[in-house]
Amino acid sequence: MARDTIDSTFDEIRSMRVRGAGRIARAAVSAMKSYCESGRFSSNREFYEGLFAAGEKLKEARPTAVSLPNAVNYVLASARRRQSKGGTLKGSVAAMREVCDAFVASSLRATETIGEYGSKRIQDGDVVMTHCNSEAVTAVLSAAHAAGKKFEVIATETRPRFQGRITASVLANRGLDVTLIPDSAARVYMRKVDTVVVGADAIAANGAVINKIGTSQVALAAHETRARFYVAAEAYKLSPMTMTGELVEIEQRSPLEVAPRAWLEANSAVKVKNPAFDVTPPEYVDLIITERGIFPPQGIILLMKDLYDEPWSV
Ligand code: RUB
Repeated sequence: MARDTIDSTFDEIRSMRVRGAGRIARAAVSAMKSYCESGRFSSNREFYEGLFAAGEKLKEARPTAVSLPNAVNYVLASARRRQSKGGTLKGSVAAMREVCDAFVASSLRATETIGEYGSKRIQDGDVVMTHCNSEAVTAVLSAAHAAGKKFEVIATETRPRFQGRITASVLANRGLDVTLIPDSAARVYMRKVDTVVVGADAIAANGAVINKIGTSQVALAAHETRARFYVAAEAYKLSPMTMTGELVEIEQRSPLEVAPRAWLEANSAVKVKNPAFDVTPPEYVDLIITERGIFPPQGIILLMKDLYDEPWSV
């Protein structure tokens, strides 16, 4: 059963049945908790070996959202510490279950706190644009709405997988005033936008933001009209490896997300590219809203140093 949960969670993340940086982090850690509960080990050594293998596999499910390795590494680092202390198998299992639960609870709390902090940045009468579907962003907008602020939301549809439709329907169901537009209309509508809020899959040490493909175009349009550009992201979206100069890998997805098989076959001379994420340079970002405070992009390195004093050991 345990292996199955790891495998099925891996498949769910890879195929995007579970998607969004925060959700995939929690799904991976929940699968590790299921492994702990599976009883498929008869010694401490076997238990930890299985847990390390499960974590390593889950980290490979999708390459860009750093929330995934950060979450798994959080559990594995704690497993390594615990393993070095020895103790009974029962004690190890209970301790690791607790670590998994603590991660999931803190992730949910973080999103709520971001909602609270971010909502203060939305003013009555604002027009707010968002791109893709981010729990951190919907938390900000929902909290502002719950606080009685009157504002309008414009959601880009977010091709090729249309996550913007999820955002639009979630917000409309919560009573917000929301309009869905094609991605290509972002610049036209930017003229009336006061604030853009997007999520992040990873944030680099220099404050660059890696998020759904198209985010950087929205940022460029926001820069042109001087709309504020905010990023709502939990601290576990900060990429420690970028502190040592590593680049964030951008996931390339199937051409079948861009055009149907029949068209691709009829036009086999056409090359198709489908990058899932892009990089918005820090110059286009005004603020990064985290549960640990609000930072200008140039200041995010301070939070990173606080969280990962030895990034090469992660
Ligand atoms: C989702 C996406 C989201 C971030 C942040 O991409 O780019 O903006 O993951 O989301 P995909 P959250 O649909 O390819 O996973 O705030 O929910 O973590």
